[in-house]
Amino acid sequence: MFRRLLIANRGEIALRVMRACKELGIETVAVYSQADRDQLHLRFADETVCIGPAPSTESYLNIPALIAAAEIADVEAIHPGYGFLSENAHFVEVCQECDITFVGPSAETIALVGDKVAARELARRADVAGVPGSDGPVETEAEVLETARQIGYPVLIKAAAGGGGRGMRVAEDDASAISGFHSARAEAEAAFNNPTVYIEKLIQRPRHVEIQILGDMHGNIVHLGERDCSLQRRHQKLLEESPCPVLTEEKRREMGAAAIRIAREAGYYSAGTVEFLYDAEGNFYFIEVNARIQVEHPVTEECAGIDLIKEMIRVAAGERLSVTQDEIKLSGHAIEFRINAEDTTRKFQPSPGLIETLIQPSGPGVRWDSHAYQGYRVPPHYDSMVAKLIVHRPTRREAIETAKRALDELTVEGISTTAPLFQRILEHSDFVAGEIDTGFIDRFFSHT
Ligand code: MV4
Repeated sequence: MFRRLLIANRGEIALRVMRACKELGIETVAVYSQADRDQLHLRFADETVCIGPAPSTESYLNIPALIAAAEIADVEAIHPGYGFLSENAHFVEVCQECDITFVGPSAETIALVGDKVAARELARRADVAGVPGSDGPVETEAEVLETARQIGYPVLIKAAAGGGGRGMRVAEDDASAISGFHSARAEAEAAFNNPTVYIEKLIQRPRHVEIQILGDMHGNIVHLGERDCSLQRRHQKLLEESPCPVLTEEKRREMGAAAIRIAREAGYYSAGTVEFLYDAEGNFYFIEVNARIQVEHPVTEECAGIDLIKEMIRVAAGERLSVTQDEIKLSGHAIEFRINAEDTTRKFQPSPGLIETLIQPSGPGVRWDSHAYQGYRVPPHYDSMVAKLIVHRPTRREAIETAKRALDELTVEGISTTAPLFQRILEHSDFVAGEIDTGFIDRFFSHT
């Protein structure tokens, strides 16, 4: 096992990784930007290193600064958390050249699944259905029209280097397909330095259902069930739950097996997620692989009773997975609420600033993953998430009641948060019935 590990992240995930390291007996090195001197996890680190000014391009994304910190602090491994450099194949290669173990998949796997056109081909080789669409990229107007007419409108034009909804265009007819093709290409070129786009049939009102996988370097791959992440706003997830309220045991097995085939085809090790769209008829379609630990991993940890961060670290050290598929027993229902410093009455405008009062929920069935404390100032430079409230109960109904109770206990003064919105969602009859899809939040706000 590693003696010493650097955490190349901030906020709650830096603290979460540090907690796993402590329990594994690994020394920790925390890095921070000049805006993050008061990060909670710095107080628990064996060593701390300032890596640059507030902008993340100069700190948490600054590869030379991170490698220098790793060399000076003499670490054996780097855990990237999520976001920042977590899916940067070049960073993984640099770590490798410096003899530092990157806690995550190989550079090859990250590069492969980061190309969504290549990932679609990978899924097909793994005998998993993607959304009906183009074979590979579409390069000309003629190809766009031919593909769109063949699969039938409406279609979605997506960037090969995109993911998470960036650079997508809906087209209802030939004219919007042509204009969408050009604007998607321009946006993809500007955002990712890669204009490649592809086309899929638009799945109307899908659920977003993703399968958690874990693999090791010895060819073992397991899945840990699904998360329903349908409640999103502008591709930002608000709430995630496991299990998906409508998935049958048979579908879960089918989707789990499909995710494992995709992971095997990608040479996947470490923790990862295979995303699917799930339509009203119960069909599922592969869309993307996320080659990182995700924000919403705790709902899976609660239902599976497995520490995903520890598994990632052990796997990176060359160890075998601690469990086989047969040993994984999912139980109960977990829901995660992202407590963001945002004003939901002002279009989710960021609300950074001083947390004057913080009383955090606890008690049976409640987990609180957060770096926030009373007197902490949420900086304006980064993601607005300040906490994740996770509840785990035997049934969904009980999880909802525990969540209401926990959100009632939560008291935050000084900044606005998304917590009051969740109280209203938990009262909504469609949510209570499990009738959610990716359009829920937009409909919710169009009625208020
Ligand atoms: C889709 C789709 C409908 N049809 N693809 C958005 C994020 C990215 N991961 C994929 N996304 C979508 N892809 C087809 N062919 C609808 C979405 C989508 C969405 C997906 C999951 C959760 C929320 C969403 C909100 C809007 C659109």
